[in-house]
Amino acid sequence: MKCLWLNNKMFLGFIVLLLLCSQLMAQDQTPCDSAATQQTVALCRNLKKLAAKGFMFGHQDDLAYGVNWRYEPGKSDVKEVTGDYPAVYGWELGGLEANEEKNLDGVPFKKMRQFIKEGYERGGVITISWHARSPYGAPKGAWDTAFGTVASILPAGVNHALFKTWLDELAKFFLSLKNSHGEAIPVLFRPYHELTGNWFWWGRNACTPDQFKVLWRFTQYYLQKIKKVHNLLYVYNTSADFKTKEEFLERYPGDDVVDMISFDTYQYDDPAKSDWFVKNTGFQLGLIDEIAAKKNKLTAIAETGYEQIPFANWWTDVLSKAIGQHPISYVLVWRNHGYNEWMKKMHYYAPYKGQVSSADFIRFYQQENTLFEQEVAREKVYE
Ligand code: BMA
Repeated sequence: MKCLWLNNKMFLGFIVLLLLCSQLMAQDQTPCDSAATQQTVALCRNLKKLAAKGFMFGHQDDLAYGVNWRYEPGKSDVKEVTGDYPAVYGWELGGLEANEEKNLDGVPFKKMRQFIKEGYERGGVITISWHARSPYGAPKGAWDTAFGTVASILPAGVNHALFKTWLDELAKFFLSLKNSHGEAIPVLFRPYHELTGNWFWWGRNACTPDQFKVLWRFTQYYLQKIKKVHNLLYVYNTSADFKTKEEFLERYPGDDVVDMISFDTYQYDDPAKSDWFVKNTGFQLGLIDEIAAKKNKLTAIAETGYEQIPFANWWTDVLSKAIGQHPISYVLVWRNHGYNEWMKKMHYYAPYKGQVSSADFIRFYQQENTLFEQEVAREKVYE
């Protein structure tokens, strides 16, 4: 009897210990940069907590322009429809490496810095991608798949010195992102995105897995150790072409240099005829859930969308179903360019006032698990 009582007590003790450990581990979401600023550390920890409540909605270039407008202070297509700004603001640095004043989509870096500050001051979250040009020239820009470009910018490569000047420009930009108290604004940095695809010079067919890993690690080493940039969380990002965890991780540079794992996925077929997007996105989220749980990383769908959103219920019938209960931090839709001369079509991914999916987007906004800026601001993610 006594023995049984002791065993019970020991068993209870064991359970309490387990609970304590899991609590400790749950709090243990820290940036891979051990010198990350206080606010970057807070953001990392709070993103983890927030993912249990729901996912943030993000939009690329949201404050800069939308369908049929450009640079109107305070304006946002997302806000025009829902009354609230997106919780995540995506910005893009392509062109900064070449000392351009505007990025590849025409957004002046000076204005971008201001928009970043505005979104941050309201309590939103900032993410940045980088369509860097190939060092071999402008015509194709980032979309150059010649094998060997990555090798040429790595240490000892012919373009290495040039590459370091690119990183100098990036560092300057990141270090210039300051709040009104002079503190650095944290950024989810997503370099070398869609790395498993075959359309950028850092893509699957343009370099070996090892070269990619060195590229990533050098970038981070240089920004952190040489330039002292400590306001970044690093986002590893593939395209939607992986079918297994091994494929997703083939070029993964290491747990010590990544904070968030993510992929980009777009709807191309007609959701009325095919549920491929819902099924495949759910399947891929399942794979990254498992990886993230094991590695203690954050997750996201870093880019998605259905161009022109011609399906009225796309938000609640497709996107929301695809995400389901997967604990992602955010989903971001791509930019609202409006009519694109070069593409000869309308190019936008968030609804604007009167757009065919806007009523459904309001329903999506009202869902309990979708987080827009007002709700995220209340969470004070930087404290
Ligand atoms: C693509 C398109 C292009 C743009 C690029 C980088 O998906 O939107 O027009 O230049 O992203 O933002």
